[in-house]
Amino acid sequence: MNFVTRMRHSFARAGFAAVLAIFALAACGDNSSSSSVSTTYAFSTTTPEVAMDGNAVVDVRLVHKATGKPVTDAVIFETRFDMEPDGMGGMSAQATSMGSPMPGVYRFALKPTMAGRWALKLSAKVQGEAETVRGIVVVAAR
Ligand SMILES: [Cu+2]
Repeated sequence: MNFVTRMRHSFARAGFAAVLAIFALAACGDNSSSSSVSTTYAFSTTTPEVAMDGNAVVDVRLVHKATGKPVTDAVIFETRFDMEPDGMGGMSAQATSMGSPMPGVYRFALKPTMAGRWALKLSAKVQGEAETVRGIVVVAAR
């Protein structure tokens, strides 16, 4: 590779990084994380309030909306826990999957670091669904 080719190469890289950065900004600005939320499946929780003692456990129920049937075979492969509901999408905290205590219910250990509303954002693979199923559950830490 000569000098000119190398320069072009690094310019191309810088350009790509800039485009990525713009996309990241757009994603923050327009709240697009919730627009990709599934309309076919519903995530809900029976524990909308959690304590800040470090032992918060939240159960999330996953239901197929049209039939009302619990989804028992979901594999939740991505979890993000942040304060987006209170305008602090950049503030995230630990959320650990604890498996499924009963059919259609998925349990998480949460460690909110601040009082307020937190979003537990989940991405799941559901049998028979090609698309990733995404959902958000909001819990208040007190
Ligand atoms: Cu916060």
